[in-house]
Amino acid sequence: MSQQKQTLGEFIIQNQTSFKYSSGELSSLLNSIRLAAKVVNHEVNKAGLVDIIGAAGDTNVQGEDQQKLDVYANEKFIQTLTKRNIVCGIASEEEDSYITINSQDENHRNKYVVLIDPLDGSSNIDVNVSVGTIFSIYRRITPVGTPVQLEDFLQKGSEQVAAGYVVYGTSTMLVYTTGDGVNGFTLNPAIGSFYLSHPKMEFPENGSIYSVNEGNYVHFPQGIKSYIKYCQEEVDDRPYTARYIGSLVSDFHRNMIKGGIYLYPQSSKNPSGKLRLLYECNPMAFLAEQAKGKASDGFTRIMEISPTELHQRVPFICGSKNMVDKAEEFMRISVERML
Ligand code: P6P
Repeated sequence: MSQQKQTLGEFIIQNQTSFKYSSGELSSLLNSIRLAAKVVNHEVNKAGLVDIIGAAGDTNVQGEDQQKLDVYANEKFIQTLTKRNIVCGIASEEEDSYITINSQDENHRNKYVVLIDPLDGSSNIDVNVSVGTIFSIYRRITPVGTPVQLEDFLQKGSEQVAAGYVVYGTSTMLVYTTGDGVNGFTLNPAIGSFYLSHPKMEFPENGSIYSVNEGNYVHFPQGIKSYIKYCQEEVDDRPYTARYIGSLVSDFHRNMIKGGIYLYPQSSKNPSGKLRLLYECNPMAFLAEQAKGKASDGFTRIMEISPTELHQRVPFICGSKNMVDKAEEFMRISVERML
C-alpha cells in the first residue's frame, strides 16, 4: 500500500510552527486560498462547456480585455479571502484600486494584505492553454485598528510573508512558500484535495530552456538581443531549447522543474516591461529565491525594488541562477559599451 501523501491542509498545520508570526491566521489565510483555487479550477476546467469563456466585454485597469473567467476568478478569491476575516485589504490586477476589508468587529483588527493576479495568462483560456493564479501576502505596516492604506501594499518583495501560484494545467497544482522552501501540491479532482507531490522544489543551477517572446526581438535592448543570440549559438551546451507558453506561471513552473530562464524585458513597445511588480514579479521572485533560483530586472534584485504604484510594471528575468547571472552580464556589458 503506497504511503498516503500529506494533504495541503495537513502540511499547512504541520509547518505553521516554523512560521515566525502568529501562524494560525496565516494558516487560515492559506486555507482560504486553497478553497478559492478549487472553486476556480472547477470553472477553468469546464470553460469550454459553458458560456464563461470569451471576453467579459469590459477592460481592466491595464486596458486589457477582461475575459469572463478573469472576472469570475477575481470575485471568487476576493469573496473567499473576505469571509475568513484575516485580511484587511486586497489588491488585484482586476481592480483599479485596493479593496479595504473591514473586520467583522468593524475594528480593522486583521493583520494581512493579499495582492493577486486572479487569472494570469487569461488570453490563453479560449485556446485551452494553461493559465494560473498568483498571490502575494504581507503583514500590514500601518496601525492595526485603522483602515488599510496604500503603503501596506507598496512594500518591497523582501517583506513578503508568503507567496505562491496555482497552475490550472494538465493537472492543477498549488505551489507556495512561507520563506522555508517551496512545496508543490497536486489536486486530486475526484476528492477535491491537494496532495504534497513536489516537496522542496528547486531550480537546477543551470538549465537549457529559455522563455521569451522573440516576436519582440527588434524592440529589445542590446543586452537582451546579445543574450538571446548566446542561447542560440552552437557552443558548449548550446543551442538551448526555446519554450514560451505565453503564461508566466506555466513557463516558470516548467523552468523550475527542468532548469531554465524566463525573460520579459523592457522594450521600445513596453519601456518598463509588461509584468506587474506587486502581484506577478514579487511573488514569483520570492518563490524563485526560495527555490535557489534568481529574479532581477536585469540589474537589480526584484525583491529590493521599492514600489511606487499599485500596478507598476518592471522588466523581469527569472530562473536558474547561473542563467540569470549570464543574462545580467550581457545587460551590464551592453550598458558599459554605451558609456
Ligand atoms: P506576451 C500574460 O498576459 C502575461 O502576463 C504572462 O503570463 C505571459 O508570460 C506574458 O504576459 C505574455 O505576454 O506579450 O508575450 O503575449
